[in-house]
Amino acid sequence: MSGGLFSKIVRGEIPADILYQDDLVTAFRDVHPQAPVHVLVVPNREIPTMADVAAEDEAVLGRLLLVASRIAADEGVAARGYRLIVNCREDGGQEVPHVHLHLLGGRPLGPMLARK
Ligand code: DGP
Repeated sequence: MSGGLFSKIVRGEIPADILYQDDLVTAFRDVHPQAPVHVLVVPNREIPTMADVAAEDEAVLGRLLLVASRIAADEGVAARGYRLIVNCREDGGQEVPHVHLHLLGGRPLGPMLARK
């Protein structure tokens, strides 16, 4: 059994505002929202980073995107648009070592990267 923070959320061991869960993925609101809509979609199985995915993860990776698209529609941000982000390891700014897709929307999000 995996002991990371998001695994505990997936299993309901620590509270989160869960919007969706199925056999492969779980979606919940980010605790520190960076936009009016900020949802995380995670694999139920604890894959540490995008650098660790393998061919056997193809179905779950597809499900992450499909669920993010559905939640964007449910949250009312699909028409104006939104951003999906997956941070990977140190240079990517990843803080939680469990793959997660950020769904951000509800305001103009500006340039993709902060200018140096
Ligand atoms: P990243 O930097 O890509 O690893 O993003 C981690 C995100 O996880 C960050 O936006 C804040 C969010 N987060 C961290 N701890 C918790 C938590 O306990 N609950 C929820 N809902 N979100 C969390």
